[in-house]
Amino acid sequence: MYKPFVKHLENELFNRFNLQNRAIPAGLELKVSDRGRNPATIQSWCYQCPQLRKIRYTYIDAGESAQIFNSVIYPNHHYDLPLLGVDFLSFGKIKNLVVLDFQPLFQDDAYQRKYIEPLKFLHAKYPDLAQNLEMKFYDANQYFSKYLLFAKTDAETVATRLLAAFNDYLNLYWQMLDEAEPLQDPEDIARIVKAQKDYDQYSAERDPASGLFSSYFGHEWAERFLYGFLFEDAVPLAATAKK
Ligand code: BLA
Repeated sequence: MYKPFVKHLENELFNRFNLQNRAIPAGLELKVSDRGRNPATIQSWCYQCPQLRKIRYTYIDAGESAQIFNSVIYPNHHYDLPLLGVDFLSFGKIKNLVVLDFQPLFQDDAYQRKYIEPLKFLHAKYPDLAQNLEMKFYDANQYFSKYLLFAKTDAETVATRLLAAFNDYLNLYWQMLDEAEPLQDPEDIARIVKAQKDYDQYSAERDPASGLFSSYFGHEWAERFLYGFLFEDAVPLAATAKK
């Protein structure tokens, strides 16, 4: 269901950037489970280029039971740009949840004006995908923008509206990256390193997918996937506390 979106992202990335493979720890790049009603495959890809230090995307294909496309793009630490976050999920064709955002590293006014206000007109262009839903797992005021696309929708809207929205958000992101001035001051850069790391820690701890990974692939694999790949700069707190 979301495979055309993966293809679109790949085409954009390969056309625009000089990508290099970025290693995925052994055993995490592909996994097949036959625990559920339909066999589930989870596959991930990871790249880097001078402007973007980590580009990762994952596809879960469990046939009719689940189709999920998840991606995060982390800019190089010399840029204070938001992260690009994508989470498109369908369960049993009925429950479709789409989230697309420029995930802000900071919430101050100057940052919002620079990186979030430009999203306003895109957000307004896709009212059917911007439903102002309440968040249950995450805090909407941390690492999310007020102009995120966030919708519970139908397969028809996914098929007819989402690709245009995805393309518009991506294009604006590439434009911002193009126009960004690299930070020079080591203190400014250290602040970005910390903010991106805090994002990983927060996301690893809140990720609503953790249970889903465990149920398909087992708890141990799920923890490795979360802390060893998806949010590799996060430290598993429970594990360190136990030692
Ligand atoms: C929700 N994301 C979810 C849910 C799952 C995932 C299972 C809960 C759906 C439900 O309501 O039942 C799945 N999350 C994943 C998967 C991965 C993951 C498969 O990290 C990794 C492969 N989530 C993101 C990113 C964004 C994001 C980058 O990973 C930003 C665009 C957003 N996901 C997001 C939001 C929700 C969600 C806002 C709703 C959570 C809430 O209500 O608080």
